[in-house]
Amino acid sequence: MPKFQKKRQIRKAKKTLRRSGSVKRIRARQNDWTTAVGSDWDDLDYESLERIMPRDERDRRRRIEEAIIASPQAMDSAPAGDAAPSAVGGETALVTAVAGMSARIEKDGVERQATIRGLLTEIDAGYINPVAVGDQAVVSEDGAGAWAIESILPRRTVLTRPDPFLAPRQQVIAANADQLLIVSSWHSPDLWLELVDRYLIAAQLSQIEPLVCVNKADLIDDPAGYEAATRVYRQMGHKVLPTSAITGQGVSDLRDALADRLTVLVGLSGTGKSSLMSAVQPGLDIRVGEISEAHRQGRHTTTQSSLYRLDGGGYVADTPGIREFGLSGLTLGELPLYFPEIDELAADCRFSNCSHVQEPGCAVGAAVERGDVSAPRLASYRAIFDELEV
Ligand SMILES: Nc1nc2c(ncn2[C@@H]2O[C@H](COP(=O)(O)OP(=O)(O)OP(=O)(O)O)[C@@H](O)[C@H]2O)c(=O)[nH]1
Ligand SMILES: [Mg+2]
Ligand SMILES: [Zn+2]
Repeated sequence: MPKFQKKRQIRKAKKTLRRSGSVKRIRARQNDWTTAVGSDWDDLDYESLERIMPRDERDRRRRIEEAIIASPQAMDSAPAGDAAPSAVGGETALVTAVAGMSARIEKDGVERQATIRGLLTEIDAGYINPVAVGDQAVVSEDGAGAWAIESILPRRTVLTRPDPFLAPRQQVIAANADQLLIVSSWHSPDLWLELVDRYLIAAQLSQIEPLVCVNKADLIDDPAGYEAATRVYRQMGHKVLPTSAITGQGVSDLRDALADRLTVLVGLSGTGKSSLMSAVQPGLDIRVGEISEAHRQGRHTTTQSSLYRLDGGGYVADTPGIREFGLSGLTLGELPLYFPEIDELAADCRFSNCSHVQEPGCAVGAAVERGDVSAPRLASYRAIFDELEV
């Protein structure tokens, strides 16, 4: 039996076993959506259940979870003696920064410090940090100027990553983000499409609209090469904006795209995130946790994100270091959805279940050779496929 067929058989067998719940997943654990898996829980059954759960159902459960966290009844579990101050009730504020049990909130245009009530626990929230930037918080004031976050309102979107130390438990990077601004650069560093592809999937998984910025457009010496590299994204309906912090190209379009939205900023170190943000708004110097090309694995930082207010309305959130950023909801079966140009050709592959990794007669591999599918896209597909595969 050819080697690849044998490999596929083993893969199939592993999958079957996993479905039956008799094999504890090791690597795939990190790739689970599961957020509420406490180490002491009977997490195996829960995980295997969720793994085969349709995304709609997972989303529905997540919404219910979130609604439960946000419901006033969730406060019933507050320990006696820790009653919420009654001076002001039911007011909401935007959470702009979080550090431990204290947070910065913005209310009526004024920023204040607030403490996070102990009753907002990880168990309730299903995330390591029950309160995140972007949250709309129900706040109270004790009459002497001390503010507290009592609960959080249901979130429209949640952007997460596995906690650096407590994976597979998830950390919320930002709540209620509308947009993911993916900053890449044409040169120095070279356009790294696999990272763009990963961010695009993360955005789609979180139902956040992506905007791909190809910065350092002043260094584009091969316009046809730029067109070819970005065509597939435009075909998929994503917005791609060439920008230059040096010449100002695309900066006003970027400013417009940021107005009145909550945008999370991501991108490789050196691509020009800080330069672009200060071009959009002089004085805006936002930090983003480093992910350097030298260590493509990225570097986890424990730093939490902050929201930066834009003069033109809206906010930009920086991000802590990221590695498996947002891909924790992705399953192998869903991967082709994010590579439509590859999926479309799958029917022409010699093997009906071709993974386009190394099988002979693969129509996708042939399309890459003809130049009909971009080689970096297939490379991204394969890299993510390998990670998801157990
Ligand atoms: N040619 C050119 N250089 C740029 C452009 N934008 C930024 N740079 C340069 O690229 C380098 C990195 O820019 P930064 O804005 O610090 O990049 P960053 O993404 O904030 O990097 P980190 O903070 O390390 O994540 C600086 O030397 C900038 O001057 C651009 O549009 N064109
Ligand atoms: Mg920077
Ligand atoms: Zn194939």
